[in-house]
Amino acid sequence: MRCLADIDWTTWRAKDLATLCFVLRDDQVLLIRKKRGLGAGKINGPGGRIDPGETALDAAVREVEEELRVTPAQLSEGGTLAFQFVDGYSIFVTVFRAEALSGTPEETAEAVPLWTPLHAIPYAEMWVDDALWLPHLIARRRFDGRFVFDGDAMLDHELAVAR
Ligand code: 8OG
Repeated sequence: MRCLADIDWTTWRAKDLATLCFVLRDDQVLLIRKKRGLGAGKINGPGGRIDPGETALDAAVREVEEELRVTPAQLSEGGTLAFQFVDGYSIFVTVFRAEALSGTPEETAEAVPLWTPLHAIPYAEMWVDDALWLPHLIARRRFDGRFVFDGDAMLDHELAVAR
């Protein structure tokens, strides 16, 4: 399996369900340098896997609390991302934006907080697909993407963006 057409998307189910949450405030976005887990070393939004019995929204709030010791508020769903890796792993990510935050982000064992100007997002240090959809999240356009990855390399993708 190397491309989207090799996958039957009508029956595809991800092995893991996860979230990302991008807090936007004053023309800045709250990113993290991820210290462990999938994508360790990369810059990303806070997020992680959804626990059994949790909604995606609950998990998004919990992950920001665990990774940065702050509570995001006014969350809305920005889009979804379906990732199939050639080694068989798969993950489905619901991406949220948050308009507010209480507390001051702190470094934890999982993440270093990085308030980043919207014009200086470090895409070269992020997952390669992020440059395709994060601009739509920031511009409040709904997106739904599918991706095939081999490790860090994106082999194929499609992205539907609402107008
Ligand atoms: O539990 P853990 O932190 O390892 O979960 C993986 C996190 O990484 C989860 O928040 C989803 C996120 N993630 C991927 N792939 C990609 C990607 O291509 N781009 C971004 N921005 N995040 C990703 O699993």
